Amino acid sequence: MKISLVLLTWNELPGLQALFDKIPFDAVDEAFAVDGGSTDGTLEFYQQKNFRVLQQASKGRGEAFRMAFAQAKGDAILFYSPDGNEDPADIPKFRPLLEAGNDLVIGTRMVKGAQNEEDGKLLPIRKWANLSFNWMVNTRWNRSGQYVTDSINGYRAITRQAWEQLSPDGAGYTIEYQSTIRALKLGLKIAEFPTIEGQRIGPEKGSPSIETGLAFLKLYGNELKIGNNWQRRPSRAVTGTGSLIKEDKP
Ligand SMILES: Nc1nc2c(ncn2[C@@H]2O[C@H](COP(=O)(O)OP(=O)(O)OP(=O)(O)O)[C@@H](O)[C@H]2O)c(=O)[nH]1
Ligand SMILES: [Mg+2]
Repeated sequence: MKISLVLLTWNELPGLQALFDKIPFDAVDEAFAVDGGSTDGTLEFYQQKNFRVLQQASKGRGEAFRMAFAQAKGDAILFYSPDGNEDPADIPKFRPLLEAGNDLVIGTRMVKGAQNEEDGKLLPIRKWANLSFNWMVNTRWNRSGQYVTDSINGYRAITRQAWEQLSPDGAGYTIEYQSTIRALKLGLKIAEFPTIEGQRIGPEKGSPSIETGLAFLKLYGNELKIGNNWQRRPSRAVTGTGSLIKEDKP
């Protein structure tokens, strides 16, 4: 199986400087970055490393995922965010799980042997919200008997075949939650392995918690409403086909 590794960045220079050389590129068959419009030297960093980067026409992780699939050559894409939260040493753990026939592989921060950024905090509010989002999807859509413990984590790999079935149109940070929901709806095979979430390296900017939580609730409501009928709905225009791509091949 050919795996494409896609780095997702938007102003992530400090993280990239700390992590790029730790990425085990030999564990994948292709690697490139999708950038959401960095202005902090991230693009120049890629250029210095002679690393291929695609620049998004419009911002958001959802658009980045769609652009990655429009451009990658692999049978699966492994998404990696070099911001300190994700351990690059986990990258080789995805291949055996994909090759075993799983459609979606997620690094989970919520099981024994794993760690969430907020573990040890007195009030781990984001973690509690995440656990609630997990409960909501598992009780409604999971019929596999294997609870999905980290339905929103971005450290994940998806096969191209699954992606085409899921056809996620979610914007921004909802893309992962929507992909997991639709994978459960279709009964696709999901595997998780424990991962240790590190602290963000660059300046704190992450997803605004309240805004993102509300976007998740709205998405959940919509997924309840549409059931399995998304394939018949007109899909949103996919960024990243043809001339929209500003590609920077050093
Ligand atoms: N390509 C692309 N990457 C993005 C975009 N927005 C965020 N990212 C990257 O996605 C990764 C995760 O985003 P964060 O902002 O760290 O979100 P988070 O992990 O929920 O928040 P923190 O807990 O504060 O780290 C980082 O590597 C970002 O640089 C975007 O619009 N396009
Ligand atoms: Mg982060």
